[in-house]
Amino acid sequence: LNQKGCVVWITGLSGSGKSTLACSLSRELHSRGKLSYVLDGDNLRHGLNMDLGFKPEDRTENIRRVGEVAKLFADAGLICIASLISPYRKDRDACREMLPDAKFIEVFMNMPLELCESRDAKGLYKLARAGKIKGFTGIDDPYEPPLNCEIKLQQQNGLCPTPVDMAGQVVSYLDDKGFL
Ligand code: GGZ
Repeated sequence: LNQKGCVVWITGLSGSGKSTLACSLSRELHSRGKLSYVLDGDNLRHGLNMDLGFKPEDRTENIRRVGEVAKLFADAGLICIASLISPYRKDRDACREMLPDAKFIEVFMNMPLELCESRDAKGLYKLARAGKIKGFTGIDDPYEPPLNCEIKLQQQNGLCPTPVDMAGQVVSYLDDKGFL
């Protein structure tokens, strides 16, 4: 395997496009013959993290576990793509600490809450607004944006880049840094 492992950590609000980007990125890497693996917060909550909810300490434990697993994949030489809201800066920074040598690449989905809320694929924002879900990120639980992320993805002239465009930006970065 001629590949240096790393972790691409995608953070952002629910509905910001994290999972879609993760999928698009994984496909693009596959087409270039690069091994990757996606760790998606929402999926892992059905298995590895099924004992965890959304209290701050549960989110912290969720991020810690996924960070540890992501490190294992990176150590095995894969490009591990983690997509979790990971709303607290200290939790993301703790994962970064686990991966020295710039192998932790933080990708911030910097999308406005209004956009994420307007998508509302699962109707969770509506429930949160109605007070039927308590502690929903962006509504009544904080999201702390990264201060020094490697890649920031956002709208341009009021338009969101396509998942393929965004994956392309991440691939260019990985290429520049010698991960491909
Ligand atoms: C945020 C919640 C909540 C609360 C359920 N707050 O967009 P989704 O629906 O499909 O994915 C979200 C998922 C968040 O899981 P993560 O593991 O990424 O969160 S964290 O990093 O904060 O631990 C969302 C759904 O779970 N969901 N309740 N209260 N998102």
